[in-house]
Amino acid sequence: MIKMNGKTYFLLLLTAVILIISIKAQAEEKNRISLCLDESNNSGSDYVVVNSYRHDVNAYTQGLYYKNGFLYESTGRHGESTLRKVELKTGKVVRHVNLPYRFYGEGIAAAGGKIYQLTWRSRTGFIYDEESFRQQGVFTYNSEGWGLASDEKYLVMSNGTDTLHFFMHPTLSLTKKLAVRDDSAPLHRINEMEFIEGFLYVNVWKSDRIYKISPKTGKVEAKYDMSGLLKKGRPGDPEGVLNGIAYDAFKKRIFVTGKLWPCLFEIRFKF
Ligand SMILES: [Ca+2]
Repeated sequence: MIKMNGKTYFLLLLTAVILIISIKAQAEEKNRISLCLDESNNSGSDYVVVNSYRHDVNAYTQGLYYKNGFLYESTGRHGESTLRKVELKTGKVVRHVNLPYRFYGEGIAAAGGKIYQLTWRSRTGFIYDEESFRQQGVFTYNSEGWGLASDEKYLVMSNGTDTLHFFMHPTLSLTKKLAVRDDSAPLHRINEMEFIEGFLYVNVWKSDRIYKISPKTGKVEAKYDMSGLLKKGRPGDPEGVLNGIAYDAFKKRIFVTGKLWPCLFEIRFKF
C-alpha cells in the first residue's frame, strides 16, 4: 500500500484539478470551433458566411473596425470597458487599455492615425494614438454616445435616435445632422456602424437587421436579415445581441459579430 504524506496528497489533488480544468477548456474550445465552423456552411436569405474567427466571449462589443490584419474593438459595461487590438487570425488581444470604472465604452473609429472612442452617458470621448494606444486627449458631445464610423473626412456618430451627427475631422466641429428614414419611417436606435464602399452600414440595437444607408440622403437603400447568424450559439445573456461591423477595404471583406459572441464572421451580402 502506498502511503502519502499531506504534501504529496495536495500535489496530486492540484494536478487532478488542473487536468479537469484543462479538459473542460479543451472541450469548450472544441465546441466553440464546431459551432463557429458550422456557421461557415450557413447562409441566410440575405448573406453568406465566408469565414469564421474566434471572438472573446467576455467582450461586450460596442465598437469595431479592421486594419492590416487586426480588429480594433471597444467593449462596454462599467468596470469591463476597454479598447483592444485583436489579431484577426487568432483572436489574441495584442494591446488593450481599460477605461476608468465610471466610463462605459461605446463606438470607435479611426481617422488620421488616431482612434476616437465614445462613452455612453458621460458625453466624453477619448482620443488615442492608433499605434501605441497612448491617450492624446478628450472630446465632448451633447448627447449619449452609441456608434461611431469614419471615412477619414467625417466621424459619424449615432446616439440612440434616428439622427446621425457628422463631425468634421480633425476639428470635430458638428457640420451635419442626418435624419435616417426607412421609406418614411424614422430608423431609431442606430448603433454600431461602418463605411463600406461609400455607404453606411449600421445595426439597430436589439434587432437582427443590418441597414445600408446613404450618407447623403439618410435613405435606407437596403436591409439584411441576420437572424440566422449564430442561431444555435447566441449568448444566454439577453444583452448578447448582434453588434459590430468592420470592413477590410483592401480585400473587400465584411466582418460582423455580437456582444459576448464566441465567433466573429466574415460575411458577404447577397445584394
Ligand atoms: Ca464599425
